[in-house]
Amino acid sequence: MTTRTPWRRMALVAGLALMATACGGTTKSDVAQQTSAPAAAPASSAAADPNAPIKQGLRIAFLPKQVNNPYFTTANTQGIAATEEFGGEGKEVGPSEASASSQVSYINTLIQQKQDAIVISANDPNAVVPALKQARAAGIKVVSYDSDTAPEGRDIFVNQASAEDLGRTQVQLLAEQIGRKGKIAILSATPNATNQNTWIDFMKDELGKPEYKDMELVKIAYGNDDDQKSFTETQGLLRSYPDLAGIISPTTVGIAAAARYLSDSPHKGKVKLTGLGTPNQLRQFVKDGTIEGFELWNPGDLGYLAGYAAAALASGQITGAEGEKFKAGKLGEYTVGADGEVLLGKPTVFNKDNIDDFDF
Ligand code: RAM
Repeated sequence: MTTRTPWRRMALVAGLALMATACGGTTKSDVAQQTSAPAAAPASSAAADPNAPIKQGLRIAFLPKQVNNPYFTTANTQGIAATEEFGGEGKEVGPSEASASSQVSYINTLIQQKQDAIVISANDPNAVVPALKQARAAGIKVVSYDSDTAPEGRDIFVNQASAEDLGRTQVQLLAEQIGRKGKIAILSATPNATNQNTWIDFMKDELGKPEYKDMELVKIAYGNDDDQKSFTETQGLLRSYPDLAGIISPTTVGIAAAARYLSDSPHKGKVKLTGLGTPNQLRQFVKDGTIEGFELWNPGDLGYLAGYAAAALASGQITGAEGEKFKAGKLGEYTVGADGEVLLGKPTVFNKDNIDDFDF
């Protein structure tokens, strides 16, 4: 990458803007890292009993970044299906916007309802922590999934895939598509999102390698996981950088909006687009030549695994300590890793050859 200095300048400007607008949210500099978090707070003094049966009638609430996002609808539908399998009661609640503190009032309500577990994808690693600490003090188990909280906010984190792999492979996919040359931009979700910020850090690290010396990251734009804003941000990127070679959008909302913009513009097929998307939202854009390839894990499996993890915690099978094992229905056995992290598995790369094999 040839532009270390412009990137630093950009980071500074973005940081200042964030400080002005974060409204209680977490600025980039203190965002918890999705893979390098310090050890989780001790989950419980009770010892884990791997043979304890799953308690009947567990009430588990899924709290996504936002409710009107097909990615979370798929994840939470499967999470709720998991609760039905083990005789529990699942539900989805959450804000319509993915802003930093939008989840706090939902957590407070779930505490009042005495839910057994909360499964949360954090819009901000820290803004939700005081409320989640109260939930934990009230005996409610907390599982973060998709986007982690600071470690003291949760018992375990169900991670969709290695954050490092996701960050690096998105750069690799785009590099291949643009012949390792040209200006590139990132269209992210919200500026506070733990998951996107962690992936972006790995993207920057990957771009620092000599093989990407002819690629220049010119801008990180934020579509806030809002379809219209993501669309407008894409338009803005192309206006500011008419010679842009490619865009990485590590958000299902962002990549779908960017694809819609590009597919209807003279840039279609010329400005390359990759990132993280759902096959159902992007199928038409792969078929019409707007997108060559992108990746994602199975969001349904992520929700299902998080549901079983919540049940394992609430039943005393695990406490969140490294090395503990639990069974996740049809997905089989999982082990809690370092820092209370459970890893779903490897993502899939989708292109015209395999996209019709997937329905989510
Ligand atoms: C959006 C959300 C979610 C992220 C996916 C890839 O739906 O930002 O957190 O994991 O994209």
